Amino acid sequence: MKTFNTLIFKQEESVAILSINRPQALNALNSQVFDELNEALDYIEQANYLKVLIITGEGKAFVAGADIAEMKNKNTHEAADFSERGQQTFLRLENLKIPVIAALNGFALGGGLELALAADFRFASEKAKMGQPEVNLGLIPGFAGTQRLSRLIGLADALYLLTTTETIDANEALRLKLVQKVFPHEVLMTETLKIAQLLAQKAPNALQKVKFTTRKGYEMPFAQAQKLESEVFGSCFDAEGKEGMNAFLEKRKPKF
Ligand code: CO8
Repeated sequence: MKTFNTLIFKQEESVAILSINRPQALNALNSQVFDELNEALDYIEQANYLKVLIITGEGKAFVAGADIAEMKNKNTHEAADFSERGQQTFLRLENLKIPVIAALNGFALGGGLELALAADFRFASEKAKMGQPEVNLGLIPGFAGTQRLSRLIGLADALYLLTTTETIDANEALRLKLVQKVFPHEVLMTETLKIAQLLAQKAPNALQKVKFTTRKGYEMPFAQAQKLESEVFGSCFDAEGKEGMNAFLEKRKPKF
């Protein structure tokens, strides 16, 4: 099991749980967090037995943004480099073959919300608070938040949040479809884990293929995306697909 300074990495059977661990700074993202996130992703990418990743934060925050104290002395080039490094890290997270769930246990602000946007879906505690406050600091989101937020919730709602910098609660986030579920704070992790464990029991190759095809096709013209779907559908007719279909017809549980 890997150990880190700014992350806690745990495993519950085939579910990995990565928790950002700088509670004294509300888990603000500094260079060390990015270095360690990349190391954790190296590990997860190679650990074939891991079926789902949950990302969360220690203490009262998910992540309260990029670390302003570290960031403030950067010049324009260094800031652009930091932005690119963050974007590449979050893209790696988004492109993980396994489903990624962000469990929002508290503040998810600025770069913290951008991190959550790179997950496949988000579950929020009733105590979660979300927003993109960057323009209050004379900044804009730099970890692809301007792009992911509008693609996820639509242009007008994204622009509303980005320009007003309004901090929204979990129910408003649910209304905007920014989060998929809201749980009482005390049960956020147990409920998230239950869903992760359900996912972990699905046919493993099909689970990865459905994520890949949906995400890849989303960026393509429809005709091309349909073609991709047919090709991937065809590839499912291997041992795993045969086992799934045979098990249904034989009225038994599949052995994946
Ligand atoms: N960076 C650094 N330190 C932070 C951050 C942060 N983003 N957020 C909180 N902290 C620190 C505080 O400074 C404080 O430290 P200390 O105890 O040493 O004074 C500690 O965490 C606790 O915070 P508070 O005392 O402020 O806690 P409150 O409960 O009173 O308030 C808030 C919680 C409302 C979340 C408040 O901390 C806050 O407003 N934080 C900043 C939120 C913010 O503006 N986030 C956006 C940052 S910018 C960003 O994310 C840009 C991303 C793109 C970067 C692109 C690359 C260049």
